[in-house]
Amino acid sequence: MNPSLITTTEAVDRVFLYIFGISVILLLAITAVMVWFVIKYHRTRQPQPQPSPRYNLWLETAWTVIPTLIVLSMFWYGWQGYTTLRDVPENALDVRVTGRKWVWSFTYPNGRTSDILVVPVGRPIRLDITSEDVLHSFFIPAFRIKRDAVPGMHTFEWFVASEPGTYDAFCAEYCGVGHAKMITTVAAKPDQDFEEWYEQEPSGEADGHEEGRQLLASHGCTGCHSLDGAKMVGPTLLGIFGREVTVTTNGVERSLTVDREYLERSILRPRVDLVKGYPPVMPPNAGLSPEDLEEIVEYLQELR
Ligand SMILES: [Cu+2]
Repeated sequence: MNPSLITTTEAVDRVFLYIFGISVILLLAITAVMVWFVIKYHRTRQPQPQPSPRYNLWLETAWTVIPTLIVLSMFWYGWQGYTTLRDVPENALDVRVTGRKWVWSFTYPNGRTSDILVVPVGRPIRLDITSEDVLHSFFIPAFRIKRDAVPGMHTFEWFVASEPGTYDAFCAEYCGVGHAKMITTVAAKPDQDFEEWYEQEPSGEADGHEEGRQLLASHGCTGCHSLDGAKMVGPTLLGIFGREVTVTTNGVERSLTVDREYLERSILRPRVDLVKGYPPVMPPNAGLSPEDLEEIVEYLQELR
């Protein structure tokens, strides 16, 4: 890593410690003076009020100028930190971050997509953030960065991981019932491991079903539907094909068996036949390509 590079963590921590330090000093100094005055001017020692000057130019100047300088130094320091957060270093790797209810997905320059953010150690990462539905906010506490994801708009933030490891990333803008589950991982890998991961073809892995699973993840489905039978915001997708379900269609309850046609309809227009017991929160997927839809339905048919 470029040793002269100031990381976002350093930039924010410096300002935080500076302001925190000044606050602690002021707290201690003011409390000490207060205690000292309480003792010094206690009734038993000074029974009669003493005459005191009405005006002291030096004192008034001092208590105006010194706090002004302190506050201005906080501002200057804060501004330095802010410009560090907004000036993306030149060789940064661009990763697109998409927030949707309720999952994050990441797209790399070579087209690779992922549901966790994998990054090389020591290389600055520029995150190009947007949302497909409502306001979200991409927050990585370890790197002290947080930025809103706004539909129809691109925002950015950057960071650099100086050590390999995994870090949590959250949604920091309340976005509905699944908000608290909108958590993902930042995995910082050494250069070579990252390159290996980056060049890997997502399809062709494992048993050939990897593509379907990747599609579900990159379209955000797995944010609400588990693949292992666990109950999340929506019904699990494990063994969904052939399952008997009770749905509400135009306000009328009816039973049906999940088949290909039902899966396709429910992916494209989820609220037409709403499964009983689940909230009507799934967004329509009108933008899904016919090939992806086919692949997903194919995958779901065999997921048991
Ligand atoms: Cu969110």
